[in-house]
Amino acid sequence: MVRYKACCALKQESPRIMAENPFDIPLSSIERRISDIDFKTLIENRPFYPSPASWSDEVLYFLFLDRFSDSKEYGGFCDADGNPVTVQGERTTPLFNDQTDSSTAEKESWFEAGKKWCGGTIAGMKEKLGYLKRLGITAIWVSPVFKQVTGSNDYHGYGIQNFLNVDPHFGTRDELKGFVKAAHEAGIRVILDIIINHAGDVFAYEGNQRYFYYNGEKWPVSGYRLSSGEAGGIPFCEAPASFEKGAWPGGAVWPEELQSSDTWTCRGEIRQWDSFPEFLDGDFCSLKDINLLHLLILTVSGLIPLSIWSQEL
Ligand SMILES: [Ca+2]
Repeated sequence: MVRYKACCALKQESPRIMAENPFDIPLSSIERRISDIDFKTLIENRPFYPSPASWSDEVLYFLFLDRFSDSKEYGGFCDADGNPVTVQGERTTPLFNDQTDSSTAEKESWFEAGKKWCGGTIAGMKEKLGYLKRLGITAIWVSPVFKQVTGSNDYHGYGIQNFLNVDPHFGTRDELKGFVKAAHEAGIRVILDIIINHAGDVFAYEGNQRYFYYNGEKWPVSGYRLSSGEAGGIPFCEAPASFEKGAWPGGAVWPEELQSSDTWTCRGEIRQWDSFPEFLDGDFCSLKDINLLHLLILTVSGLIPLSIWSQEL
């Protein structure tokens, strides 16, 4: 197994790009509503990589995107064709050496760095496809790639704010498509981790306080969060154009179909993880629980297609 020193994790975190447009692609090309997606055009006249006869035959590799590769490693790995990758450009992450590095690593800074983004990217994952292929895997399960709550430390990817865009920490939509294409060419299937149990911490309960599950009580909400993280600035309902300031693209939740207050269970954080229906309806810590019945109604009514991303990829 190849291991790298997580040098990027030890550096001070680079400042988040909070310009007017924090994305790498024009905002006009990101759909605000699922109904804006032209599925017919997306699926017409194109080949699809077939699913296996049985997924139990696949050798699955779960890959935690933020922690896998920042595409800046040098030494010790080969490209897809098996040729050693030489140092080119700004490669700053050296190979991990068990003999020396394991005894010199500074525990506190490593521990603290682990609570934040460490810098793994789609580009890094794509670059290591040769390594993964030579491991013998046939399918990669990628941790969620979608846009996380603005300014959050949700490096794990499970705190989604926009289900239709890729988080800029990880890369772009085009890079994701390019990765899937390259993986298929290498004979590797890709499974995207898409969470519908909850979204990120996209709204605040009244007083911006933590609320906890209690007897199934539904708690009052002050509103969706602004991109600054401030609570209550955006009404808790599907956003008409007048509410766009502060909501698009970094505030509230997107696509717009999810902005109805009916999307959420609003029961507060789970305390008893073995207690039904608390574990079903409560928030996963600060991550806000989605009412799956509402999601099912949207799906059955055709407002949310079941396979948004698989169609595009
Ligand atoms: Ca739930």
